[in-house]
Amino acid sequence: VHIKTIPTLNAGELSFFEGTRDIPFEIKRIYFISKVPEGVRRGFHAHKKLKQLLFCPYGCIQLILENQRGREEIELSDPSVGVLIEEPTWREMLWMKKDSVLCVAASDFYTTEDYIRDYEEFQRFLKDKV
Ligand code: T46
Repeated sequence: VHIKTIPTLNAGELSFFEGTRDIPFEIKRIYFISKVPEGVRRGFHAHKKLKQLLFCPYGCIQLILENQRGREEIELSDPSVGVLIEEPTWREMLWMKKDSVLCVAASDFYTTEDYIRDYEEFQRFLKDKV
């Protein structure tokens, strides 16, 4: 999705989004991942209910996403681009550049119960949903 972005002459740009207005959920939690060396992968899990908007305000991060609609690879390097995840989706994040920052706006508080950290369990979860 496009994140509204306003340029200022010779002084960079400002991006913003508002919960329920620009993204289809109320934001209950913001987190960000930083200081990750180049070439490192994180993630390797899915969420049962959580909805999230992922964006990269600095650097370059590849997302590998897999859900009922298939597998997708997205390179996040533009602060005005966000990726909305609204359904159970297996995710991996690959740091293409050192010090890239991944920011996430989430629809709910942190709870370990919402995570599926086993890939085969995720496959079974998708099958049971159909
Ligand atoms: C996701 C991807 C994109 C908390 O205590 N509170 C929090 O809100 C979060 C997000 C994490 N944690 C703890 C749990 C672990 O002990 O922080 C530690 C690292 O979390 P994790 O290994 O799950 O980090 P990633 O980068 O694999 O995944 C994270 C999010 O957890 C996940 O929801 O979608 O980023």
